[in-house]
Amino acid sequence: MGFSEAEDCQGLLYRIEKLRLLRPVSQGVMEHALQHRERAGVQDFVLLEDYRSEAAFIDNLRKRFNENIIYTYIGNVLISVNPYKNLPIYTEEKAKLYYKKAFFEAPPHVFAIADNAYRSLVYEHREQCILISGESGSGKTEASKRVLEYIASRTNHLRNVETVKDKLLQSNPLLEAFGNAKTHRNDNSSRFGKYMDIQFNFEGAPEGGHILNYLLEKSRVVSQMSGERNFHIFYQLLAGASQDLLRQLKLQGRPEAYKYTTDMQSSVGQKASDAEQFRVVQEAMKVIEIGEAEQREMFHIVASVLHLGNVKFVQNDKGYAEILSHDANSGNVADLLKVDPTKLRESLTSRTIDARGDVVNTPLDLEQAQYARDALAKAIYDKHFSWLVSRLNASLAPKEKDPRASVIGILDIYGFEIFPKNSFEQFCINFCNEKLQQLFIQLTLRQEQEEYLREGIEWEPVDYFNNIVICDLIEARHKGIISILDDECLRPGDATDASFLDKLTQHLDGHKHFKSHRNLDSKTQKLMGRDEFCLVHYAGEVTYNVNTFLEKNNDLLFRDMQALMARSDNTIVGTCFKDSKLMSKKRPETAITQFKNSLNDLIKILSSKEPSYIRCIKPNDFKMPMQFDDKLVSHQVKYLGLMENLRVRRAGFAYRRTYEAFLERYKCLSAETWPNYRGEARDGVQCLVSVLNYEKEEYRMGNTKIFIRFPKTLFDTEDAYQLKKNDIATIIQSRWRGY
Ligand code: AOV
Ligand code: MG
Repeated sequence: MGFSEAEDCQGLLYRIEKLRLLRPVSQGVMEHALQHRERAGVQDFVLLEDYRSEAAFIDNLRKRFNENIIYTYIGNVLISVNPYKNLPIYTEEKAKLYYKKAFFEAPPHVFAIADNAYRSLVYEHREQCILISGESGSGKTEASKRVLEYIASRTNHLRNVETVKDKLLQSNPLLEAFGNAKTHRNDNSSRFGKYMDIQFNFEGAPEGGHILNYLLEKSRVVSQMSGERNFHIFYQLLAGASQDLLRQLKLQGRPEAYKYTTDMQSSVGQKASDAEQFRVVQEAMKVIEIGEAEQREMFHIVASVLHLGNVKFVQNDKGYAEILSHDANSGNVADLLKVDPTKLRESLTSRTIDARGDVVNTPLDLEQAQYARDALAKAIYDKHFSWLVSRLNASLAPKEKDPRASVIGILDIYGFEIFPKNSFEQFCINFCNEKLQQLFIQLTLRQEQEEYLREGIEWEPVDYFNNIVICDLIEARHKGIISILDDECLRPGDATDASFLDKLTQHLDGHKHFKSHRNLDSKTQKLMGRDEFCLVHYAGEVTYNVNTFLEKNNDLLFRDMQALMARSDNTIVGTCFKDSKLMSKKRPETAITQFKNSLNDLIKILSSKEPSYIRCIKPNDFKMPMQFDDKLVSHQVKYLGLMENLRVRRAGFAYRRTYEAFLERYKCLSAETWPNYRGEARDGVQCLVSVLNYEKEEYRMGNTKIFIRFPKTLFDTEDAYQLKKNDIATIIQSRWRGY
């Protein structure tokens, strides 16, 4: 008897216990099942005997991980541990096992989440979203791709969907080329947040899609930590472009030649794969219907950023920045972006200030000029990325307006970040995570409450930490951190990062979730710098350094540069910078306010949908297979709130099914209901339940559904069903079944 996957017979014990009541079981089979259960843990954490113990939780994850079982449920939440190796679990054949299956009918899998969402959408007409969270490198993006692939495979039989599916799938390599980079934590780290809607027609065939992007980490364009890389596309272009294209772009095929991609060490040995990936990107562009001319403009933009980084300034005798006349770089930039070269030089070395009607041209010093250059590079790259997203959206848009359309949304967004040093970016990202946690609380608990109410089932509310206080601390009008930061940014005169910190401390003194140097006692004071504040997030304490908060939030690009770029004859650049918000005299919204607004829009979209959750965990910091670091995992279990999640799940009714579905599946278990029950489904279920000896506290009868409190009750019933249907050999050999 070959159990090549421990999953196959996991939990078989339950079945066998039942089996013994009905038929004799050989000792060998019994032992085998026991061993498997011992090795592979439980498939749903609600089955853990000691469900309050974090040690038991981690133990279960580790056991499964060591058996290459990376998925486990907490009810309908999927926990996924990154295996850092390719497992044979994503084949077409495996996908088929999840078609139309309830969660407990097949081993936990991302496909089950996808299938469940798909069915709820198509058959029950409830719009869905799949929320994927976890820290950098934990497998969010991979999970989102598996969801997309599953949906592609699931809809294979439907007509006319090939092109749409191709486009949906091909949007990934394109976005990743421009929005992902190699970091210490992940060789293919998404440096932007992404929410993607897949739109379906009434038949359940995909007919289009739409992507929203959040906060690209544009500072990476001009500098990276040692050992990390810039966005993939720079290296891909340099390694993969034909000689002819390189000549057009005035590029040499070596990243070391460019200041923005100069870190050698990080690119060693990647040239071949970069070149290969460049072909994948070009292929994807074709599928998305980005034509030759547009492609050329895109590459011109990428190349112009590289040249821009190499623009050098010297100090003239008046102490101002100047570009040497033989410096070819600024000329290349002007050529590629099709702007006036003299104007470009001017805008890199001076700025005009409109002081009460008098237009004054002020020269920049060296530092200011370098700042202006980098600001331009970041702006060009960032805007081009947003342009790419809207270009994808244009291509993914359904051909015709479909009033009966419905969507499944997939959110793949940066997880909570606690670094040794945290800045404005981490503040934004962690704020985002607070909002998503808030949504999780609202959706899961609200959903539970509503369902109990609808079904007329009494239930006791569970205690949980509501992080709304932290969301308010950050975003409340007038006295929240964002509002204080914006006030400082807009205040004319002497506002600095330090004055911002002062204001924070004044206003937030005494708040339970805020700490700064000033309001700490002398002992803990030593642990915090004078330029830092600390937030007690739901996921833990994070200390932020206020340096550059104002600058990053203001995100200013000198007006001359904007105007120059808006006149670019590169149509993409022209379009990007003509953006009305930028051209208007009104002060543009600060970076954090824009982010806050787009986040609140996102929350609105998500709240209108039924959520599924995938929580991703990274097993070690070395990108290595078969290494499970207990401490690292424990940390993630804490800040993903998994123990709390499990507690809430256990407090209510673990499973519920409509009377019809329950009766249909289990009617063979009683003579009164087999082969058909003649009365109401509810009465049939009542009858089944008495035959199966359910105890009173094990279940409730709702208006349309039966609620089962303990998972084991359901598993036992399922076992009994399996026994009735199959002989033991079939059960044991059914490779995919079991828990
Ligand atoms: P992330 O999206 O969560 O990080 P990824 O999905 O990019 O993480 O995963 C990181 C790497 O781990 C991938 O490139 C794969 O090599 C490997 N990996 C992840 N999931 C699997 C899987 N199911 N099977 C095999 N390998 C996997 V970030 O975007 O950095 O937050 O910003
Ligand atoms: Mg990612």
